[in-house]
Amino acid sequence: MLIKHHDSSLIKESQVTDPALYLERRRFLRVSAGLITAAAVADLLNPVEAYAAAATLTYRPAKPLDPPDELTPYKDVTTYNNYYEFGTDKEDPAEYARDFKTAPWSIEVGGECGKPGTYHLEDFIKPYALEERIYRLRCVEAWSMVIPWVGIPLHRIIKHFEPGSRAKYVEFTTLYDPRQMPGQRRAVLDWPYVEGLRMDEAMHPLTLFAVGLYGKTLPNQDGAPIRLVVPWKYGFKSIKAIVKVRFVENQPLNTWQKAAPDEYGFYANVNPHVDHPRWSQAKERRIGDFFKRPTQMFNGYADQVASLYTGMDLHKYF
Ligand SMILES: Nc1nc2c(c(=O)[nH]1)N[C@H]1C(S)=C(S)[C@@H](COP(=O)(O)O)O[C@H]1N2
Ligand SMILES: [Mo]
Repeated sequence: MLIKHHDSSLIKESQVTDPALYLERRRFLRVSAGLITAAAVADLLNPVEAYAAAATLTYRPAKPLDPPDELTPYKDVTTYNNYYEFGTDKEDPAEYARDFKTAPWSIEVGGECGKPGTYHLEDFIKPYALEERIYRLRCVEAWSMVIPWVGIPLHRIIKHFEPGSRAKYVEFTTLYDPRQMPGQRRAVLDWPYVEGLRMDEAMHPLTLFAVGLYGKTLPNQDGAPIRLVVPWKYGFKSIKAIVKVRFVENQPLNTWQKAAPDEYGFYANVNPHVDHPRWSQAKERRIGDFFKRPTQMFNGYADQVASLYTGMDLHKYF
């Protein structure tokens, strides 16, 4: 079995932008986060038909990022993806998820909670107002992006389902449908993709169920119709195309931990001091940049999340 995932050497030459284009792009990107106007978005996105085709969402805009940061262009967010259900190359998901059917969609909620059941996506998200959250996404492969998500804080959804005292963790599962997901026809991973969070991580105000980005519905390659976003953890925790949410007593065995337990753990907190066995995690390459930048503890969200891990040996619980 060939696991080529998470090899930081996979960055392609085409990612190193021609200097002229690079400067051009920089100019566009100096848009303050809170001011994502239609015109600014059009500039950032550049002619991507997919964007025009996506449905516009109504949401509360994010505050400008502090410190300021540049958004990763829509084009990069939607053509440089990890989504093994649609192939292992970065450009595969954009191509092979094009016709993926995201409606109708239902989500099964189960385990230790007061309101188990199978819910239509519309009903699942209806009770909540959408909000924009601009987060850094740091992949375990040592690249990163800044993405303006639109979604619902997960704690609101969790409260609604009334988890019981035995619910110590939440487990999430991606759709299993090899007819539509060509990557699932090969045993690259143990399908379906599974992820999990400790209950306090799931209830943390930063944790999001995203249904959109750049103000529109999620592109298929980014996890439509609904995906998790946990900005202080490596990207593989942010599971896409969720069909199942279970409240459980025991720590779930997440897919990447199952595939390579020496390389990927359950917690997967971004940590520049704990290297991957095959590469350093001290630095990362922001997509669109040429030079690497230092990786920040908890991906820069330490003041908000470090207290979740007080007393834990982060080398052991990687
Ligand atoms: N179901 C599923 N979810 C997934 C993945 C995957 O292969 N399958 N890849 C993960 C990884 S490794 C990363 S870095 C992010 C990438 O999200 P993006 O493609 O929207 O940037 O999705 C995560 N969620
Ligand atoms: Mo990743």
